[in-house]
Amino acid sequence: MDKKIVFSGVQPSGDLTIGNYIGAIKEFKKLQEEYNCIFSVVDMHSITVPQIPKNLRQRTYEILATYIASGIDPEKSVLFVQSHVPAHAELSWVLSTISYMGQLSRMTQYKEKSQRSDENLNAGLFTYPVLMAADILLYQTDLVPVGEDQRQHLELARDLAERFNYRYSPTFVVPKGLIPKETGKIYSLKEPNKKMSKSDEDLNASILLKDDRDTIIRKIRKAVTDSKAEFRYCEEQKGLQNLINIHSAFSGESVEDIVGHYKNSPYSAFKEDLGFLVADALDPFRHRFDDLMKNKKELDEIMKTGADKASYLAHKTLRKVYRKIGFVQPK
Ligand code: ATP
Ligand code: LTN
Repeated sequence: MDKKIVFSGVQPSGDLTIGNYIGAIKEFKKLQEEYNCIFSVVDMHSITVPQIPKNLRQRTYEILATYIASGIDPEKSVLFVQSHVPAHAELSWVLSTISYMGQLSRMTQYKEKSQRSDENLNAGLFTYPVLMAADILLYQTDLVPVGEDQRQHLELARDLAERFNYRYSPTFVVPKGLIPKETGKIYSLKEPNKKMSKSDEDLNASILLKDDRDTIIRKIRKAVTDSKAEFRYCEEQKGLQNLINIHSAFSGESVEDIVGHYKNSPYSAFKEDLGFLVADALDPFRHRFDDLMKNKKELDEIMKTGADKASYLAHKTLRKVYRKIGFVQPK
């Protein structure tokens, strides 16, 4: 088969926002029509920040249900839970031995998260991008659909693939990122200079995929804009720009068309329409999600089938790696 391979992952570390949806998951659905897609619930990544075991278990199911409710078909794409395939941890160890401390310490996400943490820093937060590189390289991935915030991590995965290939011999495909242009970064509704994040403490800053209609409409009504009262798409009006991007992502209309349509309207009218647009768009998602969450047995089956397929592919790469570095193969 010469279809390209796509890999991506989402952490079960909180309730997903429309940022995760627009920046990543919505794209996954389109990609499965054209490529061999593999999507993981990356639970091993999520424990780099403390998790309550019961919540982690529940969220792992929720991310899987989110994938399916967003239209990812488990018959077409491989859907699995990262910790079910031990090859991720194994390749991560190998890659950590060719990773440079300097490069890892320059990772923006590490710098941000380590500044925020007032406790002792854990080593997993530092080596996290190496595990992400292992996720990607194990499947000989060509394309990695992610949001803008993952660009630097992806660059590391490319560097490690090239370094290993150069040191030993061609082993890994060097992956490319697929980062949506305008919607690669959706910003907080309250502080439009900050990324919309599922770990934000301000509940009004993000729209969760789980939010009901009224909550969505209310949050958008209250989103921060500006006092210019001029409907324009520009960097100086970040709040409005972000809302226009969200509109475009859900309606499929171009930014120019949206600006053309609302240029003589007050922001409030635009926000009202946007609230209904997002609520309508997420309605079918929420219904499917609720149904899926009622049947955990089915989700268990899906993750089992996915893990079997993923293990097979991952092992092929891992065996090759072990052979090249000089590990004796078990006879
Ligand atoms: P946190 O916000 O808690 O730091 P996260 O949402 O960045 O976590 P993941 O769940 O792993 O972490 O993200 C899943 C995908 O969603 C990634 O591809 C990420 O780039 C994308 N993503 C996350 N936030 C946004 C955002 N605000 N805009 C666009 N894409 C995003
Ligand atoms: N680091 C990513 C999640 C992630 C991922 C991956 C994305 C882990 N492994 C492999 C793409 C490919 C994040 O925090 N958003």
